Amino acid sequence: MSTTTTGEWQATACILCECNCGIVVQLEDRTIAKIRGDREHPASQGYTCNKALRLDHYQNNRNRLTSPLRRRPDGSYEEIDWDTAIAEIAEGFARIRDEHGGDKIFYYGGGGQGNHLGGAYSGAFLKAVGARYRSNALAQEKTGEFWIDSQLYGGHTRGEFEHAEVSVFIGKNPWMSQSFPRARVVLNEIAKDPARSMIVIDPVLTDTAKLADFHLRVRPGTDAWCLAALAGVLVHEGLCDEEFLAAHVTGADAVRAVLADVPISEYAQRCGVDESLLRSAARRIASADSVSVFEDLGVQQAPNSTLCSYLNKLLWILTGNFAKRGAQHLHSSFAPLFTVGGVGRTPVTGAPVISGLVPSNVVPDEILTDHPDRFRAMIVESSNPAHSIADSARVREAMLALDLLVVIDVAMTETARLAHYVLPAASQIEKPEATFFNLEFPHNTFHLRHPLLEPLPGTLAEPEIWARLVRALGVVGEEDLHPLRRAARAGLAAYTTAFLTAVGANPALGRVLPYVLYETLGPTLPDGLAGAAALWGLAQKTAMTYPDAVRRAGHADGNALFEAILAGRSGVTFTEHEYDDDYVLIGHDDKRIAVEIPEMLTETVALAQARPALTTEEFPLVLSAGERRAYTANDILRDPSWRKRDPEGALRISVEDAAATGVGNGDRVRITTAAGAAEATVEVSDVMQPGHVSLPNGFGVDDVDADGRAVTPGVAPNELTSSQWRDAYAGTPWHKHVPARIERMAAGD
Ligand SMILES: Nc1nc2c(c(=O)[nH]1)N[C@H]1C(S)=C(S)[C@@H](COP(=O)(O)OP(=O)(O)OC[C@H]3O[C@@H](n4cnc5c(=O)[nH]c(N)nc54)[C@H](O)[C@@H]3O)O[C@H]1N2
Ligand SMILES: Nc1nc2c(c(=O)[nH]1)N[C@H]1C(S)=C(S)[C@@H](COP(=O)(O)OP(=O)(O)OC[C@H]3O[C@@H](n4cnc5c(=O)[nH]c(N)nc54)[C@H](O)[C@@H]3O)O[C@H]1N2
Ligand code: SF4
Ligand SMILES: [Mo]
Repeated sequence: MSTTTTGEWQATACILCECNCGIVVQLEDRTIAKIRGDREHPASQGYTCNKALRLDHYQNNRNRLTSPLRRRPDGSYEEIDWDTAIAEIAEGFARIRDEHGGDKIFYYGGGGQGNHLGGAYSGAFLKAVGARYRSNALAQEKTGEFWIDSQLYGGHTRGEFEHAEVSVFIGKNPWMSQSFPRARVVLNEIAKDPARSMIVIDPVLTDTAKLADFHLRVRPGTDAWCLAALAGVLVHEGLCDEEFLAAHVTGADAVRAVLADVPISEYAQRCGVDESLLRSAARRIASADSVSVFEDLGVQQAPNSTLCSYLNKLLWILTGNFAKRGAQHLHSSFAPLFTVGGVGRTPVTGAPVISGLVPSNVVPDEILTDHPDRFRAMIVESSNPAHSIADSARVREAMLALDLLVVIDVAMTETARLAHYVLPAASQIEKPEATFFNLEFPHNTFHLRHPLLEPLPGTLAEPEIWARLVRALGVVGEEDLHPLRRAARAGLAAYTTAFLTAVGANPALGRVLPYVLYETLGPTLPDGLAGAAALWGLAQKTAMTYPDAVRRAGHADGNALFEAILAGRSGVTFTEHEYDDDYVLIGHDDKRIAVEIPEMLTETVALAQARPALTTEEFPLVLSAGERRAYTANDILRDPSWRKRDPEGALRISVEDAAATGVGNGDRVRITTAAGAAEATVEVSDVMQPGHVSLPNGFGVDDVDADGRAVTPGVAPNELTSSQWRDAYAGTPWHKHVPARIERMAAGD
């Protein structure tokens, strides 16, 4: 590991969105002095967007934590040493387990956009204290989609946009938000090629919509009618792929029967899209050799979100766009980020637990009650729920009501300020790191990043933090670990045998598996990679789950894959699939897509009933709270000077609404919702339609400027949102559809 190498390009990755583009950097002491795309990275191939170049604002940030902190009774924090922190925290959780049961300990987070390796170790401690419930940001965006996916095919699909003849983006602006490899390059290629088409469903004329061949500019919140009409056209005009449906799909008749009754013109009017444009878009989907579809927050965080997930998947299923080049795929995964399976319930409110995740929206209600099963303690790792969950005021109240709150972060966040203990993590270039956003097909990649710097003094990498916490509980004895330590020194083959023997003889070891790997295999790994030990187990599992695809990618078995991952600096391809593998990856026994979901068909029929708008006379506008822009990156960068423009995170408003409110560019307005109020700076923009305003995400985070003054530019979006506005099936919030009003602020207001 090098600490002060100037001039040498070293491989790592950008951590600002789930693409995790490979980058190479030059360090000057502890500063990231130069950054460019890594051409050796198998997925990003040298690509980055504008944000990657600003990463030093993450690494060198005035808000970096450098010591464990303990809250004093008066609310201030004192620095304590690691031994004290670990002992007190382990004892605190053990006490809650003993007095109230481990299921009262709740875990939130486990990784942001760039770091899932630390969270992979959390399970050992959580199992050791008997915790059962967990959640993270996916439970405020993707759980509705997961629920639909698990019923349709028991997996998770992705489009292959690079090769798709027709790409469809629904409530998704990939020019800004990226989310698939080399997004802007691919979008430009599609736009330039007359043989390919792009369909965008978005109320805003986004940069992606500007490149589209078909922009279905829906009224906010009306996607369900638009999507039902698109699917309806496929049925009305006989455009379904009957051969595909007969061979690979069950339940198509029930779906066709419902869609046959969809009144196309009426629904086109309901969503505000010209009927002939809508019909041509449906015909374009049907005539294409390949179609890929991406739905994201514009529908996932808006009314009818689970229904929209269902309807949009019908578009590609009914037209047979599966298991072929450029179409939709069930990909492999190196470490699943979520589980596929049945729906559980939360202990207090009985909310649906989908993919093992408690809806973010119900977290306060699971705490702020005297119900005996309430959550009493919480560990937050690499997430900032006090800022990112709806209704921040209530989240703060809930967190302060906990018996014990521990936050593991690199920075002093809004959530950390509420904690009893704050543990400082090493940054993502000071430790081995990786993400489990490995979602591509046919080539899927995994990138283990090597540490480029020693941890900032006072900080520890998460694998070490979790290991110390497990050690403090004393659940595994040295006599169990010793044979594994010895075998690890003899090499991976010996380790494999010893491991199987040890876990076979003592199943308790299996429960704290990542800990065992870290303690025994970790010390033998080269280049400061002890924290990569858990990947050994994941590599074995991957090789067993997809043996042929792993071999095609050049790895003979799990150990070979693990070694390739350790050796590669720019990431490795871990599976290479053939298109027919998609059918094998279907989770259902009959290997068919089960398209009939009774609740969703009932919901589709119910679209015919009139529904009152959510806006009212008091709150006549729809606010989208949390738009992705050129200079937003969740809450990862806290120093406002990382932004080259839009420093205030302007409220975008249509020309018509600006005129009606009497405001122009740069004016200040008060924006009020049923949940709260804030002040914002206006940007009048012809990309917005009347009645729709938008605020960016990632603003309103506290920072301390060079003079030690607190500064908080922009609006914290969740001061304005409510956890009550949520999807009936998944509990996901309607952040993109918040009824609001704006008022001009007089000078001096
Ligand atoms: N620059 C940047 N990129 C990011 C992130 C970031 O913070 N900054 N965050 C990453 C993360 S965590 C995620 S989840 C993704 C999210 O990526 P996206 O979902 O693409 O991001 P958003 O801008 O929140 O919402 C997408 C679109 O929804 C539209 N929309 C609003 N209301 C409606 C509606 O009623 N119907 C429809 N159809 N559309 C509507 C908005 O106009 C917007 O263009 O981005 C990732 N990439
Ligand atoms: N109103 C509104 N709310 C939203 C959204 C919206 O569009 N509108 N979007 C939602 C979505 S899609 C998402 S994904 C969430 C995101 O919200 P969160 O889940 O809160 O995640 P991030 O904002 O990415 O915060 C990541 C945290 O990890 C910390 N961190 C960075 N590196 C490390 C590390 O190496 N170790 C540790 N331990 N910590 C580290 C950062 O300092 C930061 O505090 O927000 C959601 N909230
Ligand atoms: S923000 Fe996302 S797309 Fe942009 S460079 Fe970073 S990882 Fe790549
Ligand atoms: Mo997200």
